[in-house]
Amino acid sequence: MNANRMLIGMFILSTGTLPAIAGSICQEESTIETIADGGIRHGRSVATDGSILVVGDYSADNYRGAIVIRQWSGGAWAEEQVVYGVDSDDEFGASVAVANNVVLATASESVDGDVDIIELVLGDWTRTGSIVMPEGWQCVQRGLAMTDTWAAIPLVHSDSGFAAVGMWRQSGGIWTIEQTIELGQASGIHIDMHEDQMVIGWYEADGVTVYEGLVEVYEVDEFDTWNSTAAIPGGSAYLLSGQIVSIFDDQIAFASGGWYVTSNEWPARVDVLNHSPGDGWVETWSNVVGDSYQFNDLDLGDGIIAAVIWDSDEHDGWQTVIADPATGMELSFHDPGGEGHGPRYVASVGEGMVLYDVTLEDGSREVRMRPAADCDQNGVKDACDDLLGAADLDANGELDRCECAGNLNPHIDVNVDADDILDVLFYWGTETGHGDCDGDGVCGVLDLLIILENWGECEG
Ligand SMILES: [Ca+2]
Ligand SMILES: [Ca+2]
Ligand SMILES: [Ca+2]
Ligand SMILES: [Ca+2]
Repeated sequence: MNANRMLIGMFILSTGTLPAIAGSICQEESTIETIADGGIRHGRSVATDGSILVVGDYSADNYRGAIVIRQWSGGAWAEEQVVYGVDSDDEFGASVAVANNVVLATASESVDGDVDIIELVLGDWTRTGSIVMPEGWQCVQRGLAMTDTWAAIPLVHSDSGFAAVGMWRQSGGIWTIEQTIELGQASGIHIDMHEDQMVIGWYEADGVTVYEGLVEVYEVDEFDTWNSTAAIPGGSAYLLSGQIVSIFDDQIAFASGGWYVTSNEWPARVDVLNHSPGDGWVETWSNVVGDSYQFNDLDLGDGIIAAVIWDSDEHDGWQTVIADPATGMELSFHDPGGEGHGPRYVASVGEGMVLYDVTLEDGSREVRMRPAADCDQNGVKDACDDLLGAADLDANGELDRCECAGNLNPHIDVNVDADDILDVLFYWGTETGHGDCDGDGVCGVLDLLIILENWGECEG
C-alpha cells in the first residue's frame, strides 16, 4: 500500500464518508411537533419515502386540517413546513402519501373532497393542483397509496355505497384516471402499493354473512392495466382479514381479527405471505397476538414490519412493535414514548427508519422517526454506525459496543481490559467507530469511563 492510498484509507476509517452511502439511508432521528393551533389528531396519518416525512393532522385549525412536511436535504432535516386545508372543516390530511417528491393528501369522507397535490416549488411545499374524483364517487378518508407513477385512491359511490379503488397515473405532472376497480357493497377497504404491485384489503368483503374479509394482490401490465393476480380469502382463521394491508417487494402483510372490530371473538393476528414464481403466495410467518388486542396500523418495508398494537386489558396498552418475519423473530415490543405516552395511530417504515406517533405528558402529540435497527440507541441505524469504521471488528453483524460494552477488540479477547484503554488513547479525539463505546461518533473521556465501569470479563 503506498502512502497516498493509506491516507485515503485512514480518512475513510476516521470519518466514515463512504461515497456509496446515500444520505437518506443514514439519516438520523427526527421529530415533528404538534401544530400549535391544533393537535389532537396530529399524527393520525403519516407517510415517508425515506427522505421526506409527511404528517397529517386533520384537526388542525378547527378541523380545516393540515399536513407537516420535513425533508432530508444536504445531510440534515430541513425546517418543517405546514400546508393547510383550503376550506374550513376540510379535515385535510386525513390520509397522506408521498413518492417521487410529490405529496398527496385527502380530505375527510364527510366532505366531497378531491385529493390535493403538493409539490416543491422554489423550495416551498405548495399546493399545485388536485386529483378530481370521478362523477358519483367520493374519496374515502383512509388508505391512500402511491408510487412514483401511480396513485390508488379508495372510493365510495355516493348513491349505492359500493367500494372501489381509482387508479390514477402520473405523466409529466398530470394525473389521469386509468381504471376503476369496483369491489362491491362495503366501503371498508385499505390499500398499499409498492412499485408495480398493489394489495387491497377488503375486510367486509363477505358482508352478508360473517365478514370473513378478502386480501387481493394486483399487478400492473404493460398496457397500464391493474389485474388481480391473487386472492386470499379470509376464512375462519382470518376473520375480518385485510383491515390493514401492506406490500413490499413480493411480500404482503395483513392484520385480521382484533378486539375492537370483533369484540374479542377472534384474536388479533398478523400474517405474512411471500411470492415466488413457482408457488404463488405462500404464508411464511404469522403471529396471533391475542384476544384482547387490536391492530391500529402496520407497514411492511425493508423486510421488517412496524405496527401499532393496542391491548384492551391494560390502561395504556399502546405499543409500537417492530418485527422481522425473515428471522422468525417473535414480536419485539417497543414503547418509544415511555410509560403512559404510547403511540396511538400509525407506524410507517422506509429506508430502515420507523415513523411513529406518541402522546407527551402534557397531552400534546408528536411524530418521531428513528432507525429500526439501533442496538446502541444512538439514533443512527447500526449499519451506518458500522460505516464509521471498525465498529464490528469480529465481523458478526452486530455492533461490538452492543455485544460487550467497553470491549473494543472482540476479535482478540472477551475482556474489558488494558488493551481497550490503549485503543481509546490511540483514537482519542478522532471520529471513529472503533474506540467509541457510547456511540456518539467520537473517541474520548466518555468512552474511557465506560471501559472503567465495565472492567472485567464480558457477560454471556
Ligand atoms: Ca445505532
Ligand atoms: Ca461484533
Ligand atoms: Ca478487550
Ligand atoms: Ca464516544
